[in-house]
Amino acid sequence: MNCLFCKIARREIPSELIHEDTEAVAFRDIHPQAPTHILIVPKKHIEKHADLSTQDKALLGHLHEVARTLAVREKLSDYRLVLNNGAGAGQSVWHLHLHLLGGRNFSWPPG
Ligand code: DGP
Repeated sequence: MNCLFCKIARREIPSELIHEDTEAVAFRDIHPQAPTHILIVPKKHIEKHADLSTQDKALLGHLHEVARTLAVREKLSDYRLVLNNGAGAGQSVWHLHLHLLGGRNFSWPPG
């Protein structure tokens, strides 16, 4: 499949994976928006959050578990998780991913 994050997950595009298991990979964002900015990506190709089905419940929980584990590893007590669904919400890569951001304060509401 001609998908950037599928290719990174399959190691066809070199990228430093900071986490890998049977269901997901994680790597640092190429354009970091915070001192820690990690992308948590399922190996299964799902275009966007709106395409999730009840069959993906465990996978979604797993992505959050990976995010929590990485937040501990990065020594983040405060962090923000972001999942952009659709171009209007800021999605630019069409493979579902969770952003783990930390290391600075964040404002609310988000831009
Ligand atoms: P989003 O806008 O929510 O779809 O987030 C996509 C993110 O992916 C964006 O913050 C930049 C990042 N990104 C795009 N291409 C690459 C890449 O080739 N390598 C890495 N590490 N990150 C990428």
